[in-house]
Amino acid sequence: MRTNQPQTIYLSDYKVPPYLVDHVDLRFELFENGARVHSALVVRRNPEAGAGDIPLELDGDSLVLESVGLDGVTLNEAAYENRGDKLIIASVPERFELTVVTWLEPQNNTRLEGLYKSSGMFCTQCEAEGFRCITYFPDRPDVMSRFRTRVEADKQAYPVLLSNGNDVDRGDLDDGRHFVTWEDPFPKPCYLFALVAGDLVEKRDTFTTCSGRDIDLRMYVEPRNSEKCEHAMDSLKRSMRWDEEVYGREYDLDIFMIVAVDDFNMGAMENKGLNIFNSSCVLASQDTATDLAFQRIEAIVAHEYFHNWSGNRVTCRDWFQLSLKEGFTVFRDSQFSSDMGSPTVKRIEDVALLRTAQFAEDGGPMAHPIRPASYMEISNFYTLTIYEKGAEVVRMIHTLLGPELFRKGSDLYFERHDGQAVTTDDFVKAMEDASGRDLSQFRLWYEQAGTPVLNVSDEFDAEQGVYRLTIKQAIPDTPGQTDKKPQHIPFALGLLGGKRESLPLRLQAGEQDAPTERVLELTGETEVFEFHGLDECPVPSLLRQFSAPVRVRYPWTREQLLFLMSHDPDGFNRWDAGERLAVDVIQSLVGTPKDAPVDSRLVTAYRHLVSDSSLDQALVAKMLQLPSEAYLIELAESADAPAIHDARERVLKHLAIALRDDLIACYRRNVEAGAYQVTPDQIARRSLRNTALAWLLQINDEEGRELALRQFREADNMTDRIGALRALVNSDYEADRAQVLEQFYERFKDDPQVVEQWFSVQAASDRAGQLPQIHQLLEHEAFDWKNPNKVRSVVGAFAGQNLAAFHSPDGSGYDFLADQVCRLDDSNPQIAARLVTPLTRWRRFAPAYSQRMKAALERIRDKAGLSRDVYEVVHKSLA
Ligand code: 0A1
Ligand code: ZN
Repeated sequence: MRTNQPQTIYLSDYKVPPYLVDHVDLRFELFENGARVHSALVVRRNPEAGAGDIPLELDGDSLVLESVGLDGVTLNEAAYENRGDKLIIASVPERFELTVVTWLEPQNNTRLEGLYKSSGMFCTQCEAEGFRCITYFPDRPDVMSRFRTRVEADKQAYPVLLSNGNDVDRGDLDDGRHFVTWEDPFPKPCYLFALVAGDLVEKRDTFTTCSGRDIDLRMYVEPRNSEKCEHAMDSLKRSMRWDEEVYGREYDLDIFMIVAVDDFNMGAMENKGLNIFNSSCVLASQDTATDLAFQRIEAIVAHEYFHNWSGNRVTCRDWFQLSLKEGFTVFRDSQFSSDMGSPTVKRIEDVALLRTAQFAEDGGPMAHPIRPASYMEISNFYTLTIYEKGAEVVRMIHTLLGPELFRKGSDLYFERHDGQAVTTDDFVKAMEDASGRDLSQFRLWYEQAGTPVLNVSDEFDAEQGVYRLTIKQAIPDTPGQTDKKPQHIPFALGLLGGKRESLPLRLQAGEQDAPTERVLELTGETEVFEFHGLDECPVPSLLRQFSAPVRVRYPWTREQLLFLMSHDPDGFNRWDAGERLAVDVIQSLVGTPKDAPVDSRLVTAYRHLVSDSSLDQALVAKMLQLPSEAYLIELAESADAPAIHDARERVLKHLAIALRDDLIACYRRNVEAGAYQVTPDQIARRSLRNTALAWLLQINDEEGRELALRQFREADNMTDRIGALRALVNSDYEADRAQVLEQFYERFKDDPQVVEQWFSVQAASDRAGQLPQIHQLLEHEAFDWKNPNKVRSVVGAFAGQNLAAFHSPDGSGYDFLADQVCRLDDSNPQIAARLVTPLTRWRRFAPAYSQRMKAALERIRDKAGLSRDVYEVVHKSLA
């Protein structure tokens, strides 16, 4: 806990590590009342660190130090300084062996950093700075060491003992204890260290690599979860094959292990050879996991696996370079998901997340470049900007270079930097060297925060047959950054003629065989492009595939949007046009009387989507989702969340009433026969029929209600069961709501992953998730403050998804959140800091709301002993 004001750490202060640790020998003695860790480090002076005496400084956090030895001699207390967060030895030889013994209490570790216990098993989380909670160590990613780890524990309670690499020795000890020794041949930073000890079942499989090596694949889960491993295992094998085929990357160790734990701060962790997953991101069965969960698991398993190259073999020099591994790896996992399913749908999902949440972050008080220049607490920088915008930046390099040169660049990057800790600049340099392209201006994407705005205008010179497009870019100010330079932006576009045809894009008069789609490169503040040889003024299809993470402003008419929605050959832009149209219609209704008319053209367009089964159903399923409240709020200048909620609901009800018969027909058309499969076609069908149900229940349709109740009773999979549950919970049928909620809980109360879904359906509901009910959920027998998933499924879902209730005009939602943040700050600061996010947006709301949001932040700020994590977010938000 904080005693002083937290320090800011600057990228510009980076210095190479003065000491390197070539070898780490660890011995863990695990007991019920604590753990003793014996560490032996082979240390040498870093030749790059210059001459002169430099003290040895090791990081530590919440450790009890039992002894320190240097080259076999125990040091007395005068020979070192133990400051708690640092162990300092003023003078050490050029090379030496340091032995340190520490004592920890994993059973009381509620922060879930370092070594802790989850459902009776020991596990670790060391990224970013958790290893220092295990032993004193230079806890920074540019110190890479070979690890040998011996784990000792009671044999009956902890039959499975795991760490990184290969198991090289095992045996029995006195008092019913046993040990296993693991050796990892690859030097790694300590944030990739992992240990697990527990009573777990093992699921095995094998994978033969491209060079013919057989890899042992093992999953370790609690016995009750043994039937929920198949999907993750299959996803792992698909990821391994894909990384060989698309990036030429083969797995390097003989064993690859995955462990599922219930208490975990994040989604998963890429520890070398021993990935640890949040149970909710790895365990799945048809009966308990939704389609969304299946897809998420496939993506996260892939993400963690891909880190073996983009993250582990080549790692980060310092934490400012986090996007080096995260941006690149998210880009890789999104390519993978795209190849496994529908590329258009995947792109829509990625862009929706980016535009809703990352753009909000980039326009808020915590805005930072994908390579930040400073931080107080690195855990706060595992952000959508580092991950998602970071991936978009890599994607733009891919667009600019094309797939072949990009692959040449990634090959060069891996070859040049294998075994090293490097910077984002090394990544860009490899791309430049392999392609011959100059990316110097492009590098600004790494330095400048904020979402660029592209103001697009056009004119048609009918006489000359020339269509002129003017694009002006502006990058808004963000904390600490003003007067930004124009960035290098790939801008994909097409032009459509009145007969729905794609027109040739002739940049010069008379150009032969001009393509119908181009990627323009914007570099100046204002760019003008002329397209020749046109007979009529075209409809522009701008920023196809969302080729850059920017906001496009263009004065689209509703007619143009309707046209693009039906005829743009780019599926992504068809969806985008539909979304822009729906946003425009909803925005125009915010604050108007209840009976203000809804544009009938929207009804016609949606009728076409609901009823024309010849359209791509996966795309239609996405197009039928009205823009989310969160996105509408993000777009508003001075948001009134309840008014936005109301306008959106009015549009939805209007559409549902007008399309009532079409929705029933759509539901019936998409009721499946045949076995459940997680394929794009089946996912689309389930999504369509559940959207139809949700809409029908919004208008109290009796037939819809019966369909929902039947679906709830008869569903053979969680997507349909929870789809029906959600539709009923969000309806006015109060008795049904209570009944289905109770039945659902009774059936699944022993399954934490399902109970989490049950919590969040209620907490996110404008009917079932008002504050008194939220308090009841917090008192529920299944709720547990120590479990991050439970906290997220109630508190997070309420503040992040139940926006009309959270932004209740009396400020009660904000006060509630502030209370929960203060409560969690003592036990788990990482989770507490993440929960603050909705309040950080206070400046974007109408004054009546923003003042109350600010007051809630101030209350958190004034809590005694605030953690560094929450301190940073709250102080930056109020600055
Ligand atoms: N590197 C992991 C996620 C992760 C991030 C931060 C953590 O603690 C602050 C823990 C895990 C990934 O990208 O999957
Ligand atoms: Zn990652």
